[in-house]
Amino acid sequence: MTKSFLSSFKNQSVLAVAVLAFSSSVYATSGVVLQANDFVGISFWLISMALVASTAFFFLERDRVAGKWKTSLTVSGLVTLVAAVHYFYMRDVWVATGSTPTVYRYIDWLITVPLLMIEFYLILSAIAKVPSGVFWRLVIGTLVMLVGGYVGEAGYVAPMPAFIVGMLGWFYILYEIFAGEASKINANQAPANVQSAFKTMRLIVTFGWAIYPVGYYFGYLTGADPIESMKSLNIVYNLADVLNKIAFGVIIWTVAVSESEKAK
Ligand SMILES: *C/C=C(C)/C=C/C=C(C)/C=C/C1=C(C)CCCC1(C)C
Repeated sequence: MTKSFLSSFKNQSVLAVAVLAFSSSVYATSGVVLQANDFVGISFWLISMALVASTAFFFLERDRVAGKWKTSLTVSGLVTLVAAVHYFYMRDVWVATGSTPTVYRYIDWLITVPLLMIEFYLILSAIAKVPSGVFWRLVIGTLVMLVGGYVGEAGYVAPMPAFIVGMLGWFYILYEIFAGEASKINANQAPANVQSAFKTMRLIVTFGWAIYPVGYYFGYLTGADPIESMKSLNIVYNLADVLNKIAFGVIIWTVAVSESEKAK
């Protein structure tokens, strides 16, 4: 009886997501409620819910794809899961204090950006043998980018030099995926639709990720009113996350489903 009850949860991720949704109500205890004119706060709420729904979607859709694509969907779900939990905290900080939740934001990025880099690696690994050096170089670029951004936003270093260091890390990642080993493996060995997925992901890392330094610019480098700057920063980062976490996962899902149907 117990056994059949448990196995009726074909996918335990359903449970995980239910727990997550429940725990979100626990976090929302700041005592201050969301105001109808707090559009930044509203964006935090909308996106935290979209992230929960995406997590459920990616985990459940694992059942539909061929074995070698399952890990990619798992990683997409982990990205949105980790981000969802951070958004619960970030929206509370914003709603309760009206200030930028820098620490939570960067802890989230520190986990989710390397996971996104792993996605690149997995997409290529599904069809070719990829040296692990590719992966480590992408991780190093990521760390330089994020440490630069963090010391600038947290006030340890002046915003401009920190920004430049962060930009160098990002340029290094772009170099690796456009001209380095990862791009060569893709061009020489990948089948057509993986190549097109790789190219789309590359566009995301170029244009989707470019939204973050734009947010930083509006947040710290324009000399505008500090409260307005803080609002722009958070709105821009939040919108960027929709594209780079949810849409990115959906692209991978699309390729995984079409490749799996073909193999049948
Ligand atoms: C899910 C979160 C993602 C994909 C976050 C990405 C963050 C960036 C691409 C941040 C980039 C930055 C620079 C390129 C310059 C320095 C400031 C940063 C950290 C905002």
